[in-house]
Amino acid sequence: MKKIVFIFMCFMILFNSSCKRGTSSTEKVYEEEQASGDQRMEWFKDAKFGMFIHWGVYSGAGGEWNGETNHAEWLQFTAKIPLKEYTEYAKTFNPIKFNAKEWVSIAKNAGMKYIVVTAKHHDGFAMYDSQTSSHNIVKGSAFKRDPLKELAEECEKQGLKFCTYYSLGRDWEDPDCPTGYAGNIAWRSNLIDYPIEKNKVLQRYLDRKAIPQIKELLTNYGPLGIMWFDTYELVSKQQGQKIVDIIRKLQPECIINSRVGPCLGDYKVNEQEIPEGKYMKPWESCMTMNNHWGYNKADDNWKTNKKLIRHLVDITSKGGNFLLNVGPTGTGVFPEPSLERLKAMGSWLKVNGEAIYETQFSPFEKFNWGRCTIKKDSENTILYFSVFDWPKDGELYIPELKNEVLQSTLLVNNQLIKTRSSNEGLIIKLPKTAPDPIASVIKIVIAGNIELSSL
Ligand code: H79
Repeated sequence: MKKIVFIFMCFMILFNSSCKRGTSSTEKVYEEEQASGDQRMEWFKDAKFGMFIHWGVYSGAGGEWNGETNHAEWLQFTAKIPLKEYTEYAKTFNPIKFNAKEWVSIAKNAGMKYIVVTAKHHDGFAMYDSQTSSHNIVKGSAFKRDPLKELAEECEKQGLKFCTYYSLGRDWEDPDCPTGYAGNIAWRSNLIDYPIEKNKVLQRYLDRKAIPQIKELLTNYGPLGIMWFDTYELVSKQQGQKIVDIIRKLQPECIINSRVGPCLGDYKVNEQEIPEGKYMKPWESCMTMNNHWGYNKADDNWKTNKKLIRHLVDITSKGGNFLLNVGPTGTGVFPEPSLERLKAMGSWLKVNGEAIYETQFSPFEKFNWGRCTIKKDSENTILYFSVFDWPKDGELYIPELKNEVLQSTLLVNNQLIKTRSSNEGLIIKLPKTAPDPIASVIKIVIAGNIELSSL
């Protein structure tokens, strides 16, 4: 009997988690949505690399509260700070070194094409001039400026897409925001100030705060590249769809990530992980540079340049985008280790960006020595092989590739390199040492579409 119940539950979970599309009567609407969706996603698919910015009242503490040093953007929750005290603390937030022009140009020089900034994180504190709730940076902090306005204007000037993060299903300022997961009622709720979970009505929070704030973001900051939602928690598909409809009406070009509600949104987000294989539809991996999203002064577990650059190559070779996080300080500057890494990524992209931007995933599975992206035009295909581990015998082997090679070069210096076709595939003859120990790109132009002997 237990077995049957277990199988039934597995079936229910599978059934519920699969995202079904509409019935035939709604098919036409779906097709139209699909077509406009394809167009909406164009810039995103070409962009590949974006900057995530986690910045708020919590940044001022640098992760430290009452002697504990492992807090970050969850400060209010993890340090168990009552709302009144957090609101008082917010008044001391005064990032006098904040400079939108500098932030945007750092992202631009790193080779990033969009920025996603926390407009409101789980603490419910709006980092912009909200008329909906006075729990915001203009009315509730010493700073009194609207950094989102300044960032939006700078992005416009410098040609980056401006995007906003909004924590949808969690809000520790609002009395009506319940949370839950797998039967775990109130698992991320503010039970210090609002202990009676059953009195909370999600729809009231959505109507009074979340939806009006989302509308503010969509009307006051120019065109938004992405509305990047997080943690929809108890938001139902219908409630999420209503938000999607509002966004489509106000800004039809605005992309919506998958965290607006169950089975909704334009693209899938992976948090702190890179999927094993390629994925046909647009997707994104968001990741921290150390162990925290928000600024944590004690965290020095920084990923190396090598790791970050290879992550970008890996993600791109699977058809995704890399959204890399920065946690600015309470005074409004980027931590030095972040700057160093962004610089290194920018330098690599200056030389090798052709292998990243506007590319697609390749039909090859990942090689143990590197990754491949491709670009097509009407006659030829360009293959970009990013080599992580330079072969000791000076030869790279691409199994099964049958096409005629028109040209092959090293991207770093346009040096011509030799190739040899055999029945088993293509052999690329390389110089003795790797031009770049992190990733050296070989560009190979072949005639026509890729032909593999197994296809
Ligand atoms: O905004 C970032 C996170 O704050 C947010 N999503 C990204 C983009 C996020 N919300 N929930 N989660 C991520 C997943 C849960 C993380 C946890 Fe923890 C890790 C909960 C407990 C351990 C770190 C420590 C955060 C709270 C305590």
